[in-house]
Amino acid sequence: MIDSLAPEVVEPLLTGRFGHPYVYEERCESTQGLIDRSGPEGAVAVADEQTGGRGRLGRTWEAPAGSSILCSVLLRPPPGPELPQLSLIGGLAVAEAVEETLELATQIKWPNDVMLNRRKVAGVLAEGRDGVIVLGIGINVNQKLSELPDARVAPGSLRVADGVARERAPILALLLARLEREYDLWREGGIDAVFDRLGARDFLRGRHVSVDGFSGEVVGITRSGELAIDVDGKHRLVEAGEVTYER
Ligand code: BT5
Repeated sequence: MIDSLAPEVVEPLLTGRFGHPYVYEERCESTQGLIDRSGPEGAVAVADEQTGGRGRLGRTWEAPAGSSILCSVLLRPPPGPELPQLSLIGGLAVAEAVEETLELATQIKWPNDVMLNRRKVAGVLAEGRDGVIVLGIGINVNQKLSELPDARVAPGSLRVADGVARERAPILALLLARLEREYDLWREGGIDAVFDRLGARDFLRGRHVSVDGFSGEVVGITRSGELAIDVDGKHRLVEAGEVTYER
């Protein structure tokens, strides 16, 4: 299997405006820093290995060299409550790309995880400054179970789900096409424009969770991208936070 994310492999597979320019390094600290923030919308940075891969809230993202899709995409959205919503848009694009690749259903675990067979196969990190958003996406593609880190939310990979090792380039190209489509819809009509597909994949709906000091049953992701929780019959809205759920 030829499995490479080098420009000569990925660029011929790109179908839209996302992925141009395409910057690739075998190894870098984090693709979030590799991207040129003065570039055009849709610019992408990709690496095979990160020495300081980042999660949210100072956490780390760990992946053996060459196992994953590790990429950052530059977005220039209109001003507004873009950061949390763009995590969801990124999650939706990942969920669709993974689903089309494996023909297995995926879920989005608010605010930023993509789940496959109840395991986290991808994470999204939206970082913004001066109107520029860098959307970081990590997808576990070819890791075996023993190559995944210990984590509170059980990690998985596409390979763990169906036993197949895959070339990453076609998945990356599909991800960028889906991200472009969902992002454009979001720009036109906000979360409302993607709501049906998002709601249909809501992993937490109906689960008992604790988040942001509240405990209750999840009603679902709202049309503004918050998480609605039923706490003793009252709906509480959570804008951001760390969700703990019962299995
Ligand atoms: C995320 O954070 O899930 C966002 C991850 C974003 C990673 C991409 S890779 C390309 C780009 N460049 C970067 O430097 N980052 C982005 P969070 O929800 O905070 O989850 C982090 C937690 O997930 C860690 O504390 C671990 O417990 C766990 N974790 C770490 N690596 C993992 C992996 N490969 N698969 C599943 N879980 C992992």
